[in-house]
Amino acid sequence: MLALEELITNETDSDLKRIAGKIIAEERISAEEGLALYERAGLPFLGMLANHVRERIHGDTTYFNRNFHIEPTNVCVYACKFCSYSRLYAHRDEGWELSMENMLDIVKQYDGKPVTEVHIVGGVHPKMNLEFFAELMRKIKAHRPDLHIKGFTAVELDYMFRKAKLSMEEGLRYLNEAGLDSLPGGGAEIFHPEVREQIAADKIDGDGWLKMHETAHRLGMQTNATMLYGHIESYYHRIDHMEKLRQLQDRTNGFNTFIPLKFRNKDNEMSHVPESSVSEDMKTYAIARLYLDNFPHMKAYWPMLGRQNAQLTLAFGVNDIDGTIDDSTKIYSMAGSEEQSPSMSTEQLVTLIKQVKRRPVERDTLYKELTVF
Ligand code: V47
Ligand code: SF4
Repeated sequence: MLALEELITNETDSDLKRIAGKIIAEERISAEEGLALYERAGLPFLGMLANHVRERIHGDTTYFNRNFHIEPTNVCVYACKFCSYSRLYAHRDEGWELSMENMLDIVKQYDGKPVTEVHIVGGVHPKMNLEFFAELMRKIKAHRPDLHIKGFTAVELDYMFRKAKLSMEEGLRYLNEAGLDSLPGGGAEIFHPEVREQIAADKIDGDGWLKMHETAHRLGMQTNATMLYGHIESYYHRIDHMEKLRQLQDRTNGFNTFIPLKFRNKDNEMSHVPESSVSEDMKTYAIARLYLDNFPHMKAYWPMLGRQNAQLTLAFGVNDIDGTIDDSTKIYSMAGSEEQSPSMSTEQLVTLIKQVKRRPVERDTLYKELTVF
């Protein structure tokens, strides 16, 4: 705390000083102030403030969970320019399409293992429809009722509901009754149309994404939110994105976690766009912690960021580093992440957290504390 006070006293920019005062007094900062942090604040200043907020809410507690992913397919009707993972239906021989049996076999591989969550996200396959996924939910729950199913981005849901001619509410209710427990945060990218139309023109727009999550919250399902940053967007677009999330959270309080996703540039149509630096990454985590004052958790997704940088985020506002993953996702290895076979044992996650003097706590998807290490 002393270091933080000193840092603020020594700050010569009076606007930054005032903004820091507001944050310490637990007052909300405006969009203009968020932008000023991006444009004018140094990394130590942001880190200290974000860490102050993180420790006020969570102390040293750092969450992780034991999970695995199922990626039903990488065949996708859309062609987002940043995506290294998808293949169009015409080229489906280059991709994968898991059958119901394949996916249940993945679930069965974890029989007797202490995982608490399955994360199911994939491409938007034109032939895998709502009924197929509802049946998958029922079969997973019949096999393992206690496994939390976090599945399907708003992009996947929008496509399957429109095909089934159901409203968002009808579709979500149907999947929820079949066993879907919560929604992951994917598909958000950058909401602002100036950017979204250039990188992901053909899928659900920002308002649609927000409406899907609002509907889920109203039905009692909790969800996460992401932001794909570090490509063609400006700081203004990032703040606009977070502002829309903050407003929705004020109305529903249904978001658990915010996950900034660093754009990786290998083998996609935006490979010419350089990746953000590590200090830019840390800045984004810190500002997210400061701006999203109504989000309980900030998550660094280590398969995308790499485990060393994920560890570093714990000093920049982050209090969660996701899960064991067990080498069950390809989204980031295909996009160029240094984590080519992402898998960490519980011991490795605990060590990573302890190395930076934080307190590792295993959580379930909805942040119920399970074990303190
Ligand atoms: O929406 C795709 C991103 C997302 C690239 O809710 C890329 O707990 C960087 O949302 N570079 C899907 N990012 C993954 C996702 C997620 C991951 C982990 C946890 C949770 C959660 C959600 O992956 C997509 C897109 O924004 N993505 N390609 C790329 N080249
Ligand atoms: Fe399809 Fe998702 Fe890739 Fe876009 S990001 S092309 S929706 S798999």
